[in-house]
Amino acid sequence: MNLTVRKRVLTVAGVALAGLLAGAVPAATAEQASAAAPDIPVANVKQHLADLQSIATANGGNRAHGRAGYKASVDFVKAKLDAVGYTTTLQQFSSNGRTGYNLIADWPGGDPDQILMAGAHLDSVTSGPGINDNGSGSAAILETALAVARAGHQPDKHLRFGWWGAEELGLVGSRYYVGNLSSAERQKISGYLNFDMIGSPNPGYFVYDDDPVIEKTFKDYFAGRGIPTEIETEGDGRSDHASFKSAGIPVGGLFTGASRTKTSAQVQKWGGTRTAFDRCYHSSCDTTSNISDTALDRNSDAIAHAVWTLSSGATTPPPGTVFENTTDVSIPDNGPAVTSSVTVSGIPGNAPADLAVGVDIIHTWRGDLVVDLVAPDGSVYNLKPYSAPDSADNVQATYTVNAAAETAAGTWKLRVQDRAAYDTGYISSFRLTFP
Ligand code: DTR
Ligand code: CA
Ligand code: ZN
Ligand code: ZN
Repeated sequence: MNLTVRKRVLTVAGVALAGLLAGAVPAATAEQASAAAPDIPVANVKQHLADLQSIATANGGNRAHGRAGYKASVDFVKAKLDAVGYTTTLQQFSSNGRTGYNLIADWPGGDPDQILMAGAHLDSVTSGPGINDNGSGSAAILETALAVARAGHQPDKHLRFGWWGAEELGLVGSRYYVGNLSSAERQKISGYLNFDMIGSPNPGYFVYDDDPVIEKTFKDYFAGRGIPTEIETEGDGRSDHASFKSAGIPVGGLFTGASRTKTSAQVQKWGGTRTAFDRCYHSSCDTTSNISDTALDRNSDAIAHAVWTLSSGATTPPPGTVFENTTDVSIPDNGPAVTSSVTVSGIPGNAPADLAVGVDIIHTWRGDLVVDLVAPDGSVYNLKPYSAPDSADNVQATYTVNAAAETAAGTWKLRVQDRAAYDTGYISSFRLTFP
């Protein structure tokens, strides 16, 4: 995988990360930003968990969607945030005939076109209080939000926090939230960080392997503290980041494990026992005693680090934003078409009438090749037709395409097909430049 950093935009094999790294001022280094990120007092996080436990105990033993315990949980979190200056919104939805609520909290300030979000589902299953699943994620981002207020922190990006309803029913609340964002509102979200079970009693330290910049932010944080991590391989579709990822928003997150058994290699790495990461997953014993204070503390501090780091130094991408994929793609001789792709984000609205499409194909007898640009919605713009007599080598050109009818954000593809036998080659790079 080839990394190409151009004009402060990092593109990684088709994943363009404008908005996370680009900016009018150089992004603060992780070290600088982490120096600014405060330590999150784990005692404060545990107090939030104790409060959520009390809420469950007072409401039938759970905090499940549509039950009194859930609404009491939302009101509890909302009151804490209102008290320190957040702009909070309760988003109502219906699922299984019961009313659900998402709580959205905006910290005033920052670039409204570059929003960093952190989220966690606040609902439990009906069988218990859901302290690890997912009081832990909810309490950690609550304390991070309170730390932002305590510090009077004013990051370059706009900070938004979300507590989701009805995750246990199938990611219902977060899907409702993302589904009700306009395209323009979606494009403003430069990253979504998800925290679902981050205090498991027999913890592993898993990092989501979705957006490379977010993943690296977390992995470097833990590595800097001598804590080994593993990639969360089963996370796709398993929690609230799924809806954001489906909308093309860069996502990441942390996880300490659920009902899977910790392997002996993982016991070697992290300590603990060769039992479930959380033996009380979705059970009545998921109480305040079902928490590893060490894991809760470490992950809460990692969350603060990521929020401070990923919200600093980024504003709307500068003019001439480049999205590039430099991974070589072999072109089958006289065979099926192949593609190289880039994912554009952070560019609101439609593409320009003069979209510059940089093509670098190494191939003998280039006349064999048909070269197309495919827009995110599947529209095809032919860049080069098949031309048998053209025996020159290589297609190395910048085409200007009127793509004004296309939404800029999304995955664009360079599609190449070799339509004659014998000569061969490969796509060397594909580049889109937005003026
Ligand atoms: N579905 C989540 C628990 C869960 C299971 N695997 C993962 C991976 C990544 C995040 C969360 C999870 C729940 O029960 O809420
Ligand atoms: Ca801490
Ligand atoms: Zn769950
Ligand atoms: Zn969960």
